[in-house]
Formats: sequence, structure tokens, C-alpha cells
Amino acid sequence: MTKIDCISKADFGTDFLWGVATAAYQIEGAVNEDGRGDCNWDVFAKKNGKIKNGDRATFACDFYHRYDEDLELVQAMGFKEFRFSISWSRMIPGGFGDVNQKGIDFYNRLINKCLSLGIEPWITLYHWDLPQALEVLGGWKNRKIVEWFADYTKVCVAAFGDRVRSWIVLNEPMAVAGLGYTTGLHAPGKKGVWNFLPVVHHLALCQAEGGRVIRDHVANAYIGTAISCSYVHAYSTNPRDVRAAKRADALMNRLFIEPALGLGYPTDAFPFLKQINQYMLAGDAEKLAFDFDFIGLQNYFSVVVKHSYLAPVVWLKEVPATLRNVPTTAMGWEVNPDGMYQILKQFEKYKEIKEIIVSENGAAFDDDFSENEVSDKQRVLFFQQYLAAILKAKQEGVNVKGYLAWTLMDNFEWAEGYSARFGLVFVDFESQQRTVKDSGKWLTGFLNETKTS
Ligand code: IFM
Repeated sequence: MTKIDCISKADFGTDFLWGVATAAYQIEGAVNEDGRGDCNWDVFAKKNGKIKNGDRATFACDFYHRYDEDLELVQAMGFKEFRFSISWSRMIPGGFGDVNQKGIDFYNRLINKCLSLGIEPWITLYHWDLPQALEVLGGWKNRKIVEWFADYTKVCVAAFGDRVRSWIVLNEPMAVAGLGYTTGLHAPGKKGVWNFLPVVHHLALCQAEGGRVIRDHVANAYIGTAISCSYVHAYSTNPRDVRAAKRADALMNRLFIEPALGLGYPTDAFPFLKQINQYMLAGDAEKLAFDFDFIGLQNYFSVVVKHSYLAPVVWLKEVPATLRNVPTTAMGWEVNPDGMYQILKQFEKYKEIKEIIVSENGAAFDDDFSENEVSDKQRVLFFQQYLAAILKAKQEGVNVKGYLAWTLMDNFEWAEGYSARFGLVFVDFESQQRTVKDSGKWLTGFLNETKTS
């Protein structure tokens, strides 16, 4: 019996899209093959202490060589949508200028394989791996990135736009600005709050510019951008905590969606953002907006925040889930399906959003591989509860059109290396053997079920 309480796939409607999401740097490997240039993560991962256990993505899941079988697995599991990202460094090793035909050839093989299996390919243009050649020029701090990104997008749409309809411009830009350029926990490892503002602005400009380039070149394109969102609870009703929660919400949930919708940056809740003005050129306010066909909403957890005098600029701190006696994943993230429901309801209030795709959702747990099986009961429950929350929001009128589970298989989880396993498929990184976990089997059963009551 694959039914969860009273929900089934049929409840979501026959036009609801079901798929899995991945990212180039996390799965491809083959970092030194076929003319690919270095990216900022290649360089960052070589520095001591940046990635847990000193892991590197040199081989990752070897998807570069195994995409055929992996896509056959996607099909066998019942998914009809496959989201992957393009490695900018594979396409244009120097970041701008010469295009690497072998990079184009790889993604053509991948796309054609998807289509031959009846799977819809979804391209993410930027999922955190920036050509190192651009990073040395300042990366996302350099305003020129708007041109570089537009040119890269043009190369991608010219190469793949005849067969790919679904495009996601950026993946979770807040992670790039926050973890990459402010706390330094991600590549390029830059620290300092003064990096944050120009990086945010350039990402937000590229988010819209990428959309425009796709619109101009791909007939009938379905264009979105993917935003990480976490419903924010104030720790108490104390007005300082309430204001801290509003600031956190502005940063975590509003910072990229509102400029895209033509609403500007959320300076009302977080006046510090007014300082972005110093990076705005004439015409930028209009250039930040783009009429996206959908917004990719990515949700894993919700957060509780309180005021803090120890955190200048933001004046807030998160109360970790691990100290709150709530269920958590192996990442220490709160398992809170109601947070998914709440954030969908929050996004419903933006009347400018046409459609929402939950473009990532999933969980890392400490999987136990034994006798060729992974009995990941917690992850099964996670998917059941989060899907029920999405369905509840949908039935109340939120225009959610699809769900892409994160992720097909265990992979290189950024600063966590291989230690955090998010996959529906277990990967033995020595042998590259794949084993579908119970959660993967459960989702397959769910997708193949027709409603009986
Ligand atoms: O693995 C990441 C992904 O690359 C972006 N969204 C969150 C996932 C889990 O941390």
C-alpha cells in the first residue's frame, strides 16, 4: 500500500509535473575532461578545511559517463521531469569567449537521452559553479558578470533551445551571496558584509536578464528561477524578536523574488538593503524585473529567529532546531511540513506569480546500507508529510504545478562533501554502484498508483 493517509498522486491532478532535480557540480565528476575549465568550487575544495573530510568532486557520481544508465533509472522510477544544471566551465572554460564544443556535445547527448526516454529535460543555467577565470576577475562582485552571464545564456539557448522548453535561470541566489561571499562557507569563500550587496544586485540583474535572453531565443519557453525559502517564526512575541523575524524573512524569502516581480528590494523590513542603491545604475530598477512563467520554490526547513546584539547589520540569530526539541535531518534542519505549507501560502500572496513549481525538496539522513537495501524510513515519512502539505496548499488554491524531489542520488553536498546523503538512490562512491532506497521505491509506487477511493 503506497497511499499516505488519504493522499495519492491523482489528488494533485493529471497535469501535475513530477520529477527529480540534480546539479552539475554535485554529480558530473570528470572535472578535468574534454576541455572543461576549472570552476570556483574546484579551487575552493583544494583549500584545507573547506570541505568535510577533504572530499572533492573530481569523480562525484561520475554522471558524465553514466548519464545513460542514470536517466534510465529516472525513467524506471516513474519520473517524467529531469532537472540538471549546465556547467558554465564545461561550456565556456574561460567564462567568456571560446566555446567548448565537447561541453555542448555532452549536454546534447544528455538532452537527447532524456527525450528518447520520454523525460522532459529542465535546464538550470547557474547552480553555484562559476568559471574560476571569472572568479579571479571578482566573480559575482564584478558588474561585468551581467554581460558574461547573458553571453553564456545565449550560448546555451542557441545550443539547446530547439529541444529544451523548461529553463531555470538561477538556483538559490541567496546561498551564493550569503554562503559564498559573506560567510565564506561556500566557494569562493569570500567573507564580509560589504560583498553581500553588490553580489545580490548582480545576481538579481542576471536572474532577470537570463529570463529575457531565453524569452528572446526559445519559442514557447517555460521560464523560471529557483529561490530557497524557509518560513520564519519569531522566537517570542517580544517586538524585537518580531522585527528580527521580519528581517530574516526579507533576507531568506523576499530578497530575490520581489525585485523579479517588479517590487524592488524589501527595504521596508530591512533598511540596510537601501545601501544597494550605491550599486544601481540608471535603468536597473526596471532591469531587475522579468515576467517569469513560474517561480521555483525550494523548501527544506523552517526557522526560528530572535534578536541578537551580537550580530551587527542583521541583529538576529537563528535558534537552532537541534536545541528546540523538534525532529531534524542529518543536516540539523527542522523537519516541518507545515513550514512548506506556510511558505506556499506566503508566496500565494504575490499576485504577480503565475505558477509555482516546488523545484527542490528533500532530506539528508544517515542511511544504513545493508544487504543491498537502504531502509530510509525517516525519508519516506519526510516525503509523505511534505507532499501532504503541498497538496493541502494546492487544494486551498495555491497554484503549485509540479514537484521536483531533491535529489536523484547521493552526491557531493557542497561543504558537507559526501557525508550528507540526500538521494533517492544510494551511491557507493568507491564502486559507483547505485541502489534505490526505500524512499525511491516509495515514490515510484506513489507515482504509479491510480486513485482507488
Ligand atoms: O544540495 C543542495 C542543492 O544544491 C541546492 N539546494 C539545497 C540542496 C541541499 O542542501
